[in-house]
Amino acid sequence: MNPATPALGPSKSRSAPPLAALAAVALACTLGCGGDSDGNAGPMPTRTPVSSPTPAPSRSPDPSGLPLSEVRLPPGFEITVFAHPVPRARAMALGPRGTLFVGTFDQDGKIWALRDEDADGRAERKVVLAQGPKLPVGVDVHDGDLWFTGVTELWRIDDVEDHLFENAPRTLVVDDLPDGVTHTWKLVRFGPDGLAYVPVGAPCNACPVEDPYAALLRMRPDGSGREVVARGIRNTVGFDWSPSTGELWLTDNGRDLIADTVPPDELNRIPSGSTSVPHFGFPWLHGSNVVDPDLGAAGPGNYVLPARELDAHVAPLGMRFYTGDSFPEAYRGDVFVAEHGSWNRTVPLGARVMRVPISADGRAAEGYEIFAEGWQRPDGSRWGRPVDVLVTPEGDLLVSDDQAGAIYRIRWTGR
Ligand SMILES: [Ca+2]
Ligand SMILES: [Ca+2]
Repeated sequence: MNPATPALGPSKSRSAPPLAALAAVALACTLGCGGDSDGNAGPMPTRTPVSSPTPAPSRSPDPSGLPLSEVRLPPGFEITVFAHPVPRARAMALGPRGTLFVGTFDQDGKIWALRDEDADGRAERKVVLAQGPKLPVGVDVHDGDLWFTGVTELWRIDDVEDHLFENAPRTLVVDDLPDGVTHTWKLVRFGPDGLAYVPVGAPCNACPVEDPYAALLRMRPDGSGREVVARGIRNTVGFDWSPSTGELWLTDNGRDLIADTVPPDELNRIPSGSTSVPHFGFPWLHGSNVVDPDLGAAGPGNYVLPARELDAHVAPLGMRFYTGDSFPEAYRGDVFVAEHGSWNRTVPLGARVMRVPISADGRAAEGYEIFAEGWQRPDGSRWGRPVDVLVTPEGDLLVSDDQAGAIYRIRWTGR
């Protein structure tokens, strides 16, 4: 096929891909950390919150066997399976020639390359490009090179779309990222400034921390010039730059073990023109006004409050601005957030994709509404958990799911 043609789906000639992605995602506790709002551990409650969007029209069963008909979307949208199985699929990134790269949450993790070569909407070409790094959840494509993470490393596969085969040659670029007890996995994404952004989670549920923990770092592509660009974030997984203002927005997973509905998870924004490194409150202030019950108000103060408080314990992981042009006009510039779902809540919440409408000037979050749900059933059990979102050059929204091991595509059909 024409190497310039995006391979994700039936080709619709559109111009250049939006920001070949980053991807950001991770979850919070699993490996021995006793549970976290975005972790897999913990008891499964038995009730479910009331939901909203319109029931999906009946569809024939998907060849994957996944119960896609249970996913509810606003009228006019359709969800299909782009790839399955992709076990423990986490962050996604798109190459300039249309290859989708996927990181995984696994001790002996795989980095997948997925291509839909025959434009039927499903990836039939699946290659494990790399295997071995612990918890390689993060991926991004920068200047045609694939970057992926380990717990303490950044790896690079040069000219990755010329090397779509098993055990592609890779280079260890950084090997000294901070390890920790909890939130150890890393994400990587390149900003408009050409620097690599890597969040480092808090090494605890809630505790006083020092740099570089509970912070967002950035560095040059050779790993040098490392600096902190945001503090007071417990576990940031998703981040993206506003297409209208260039400001960096980021999710944050709030602490556990206060109460079912406290504290809120967060969508944050780094205001342009900040003259000092913004501090988003963790561990002293959660959301806009929850002083930590264990630590009190002993922190430095002058916190940047959330652009939008999200529901408590929903585990917001990946987030992206909608930069496509195939969804209705009202969606353009809005934020999609993948909520992985909680454990630390009597009534489970999450396992859905939310839409956060953004103001015309690009600086304010004006709402918080369900876009896609149904991975969680009325009895509280889940057959899938959204992790990351990505906007394709065609304007579709891809969603990764580490429980069902799937990549979905949501399209506007108008029907
Ligand atoms: Ca195909
Ligand atoms: Ca905060």
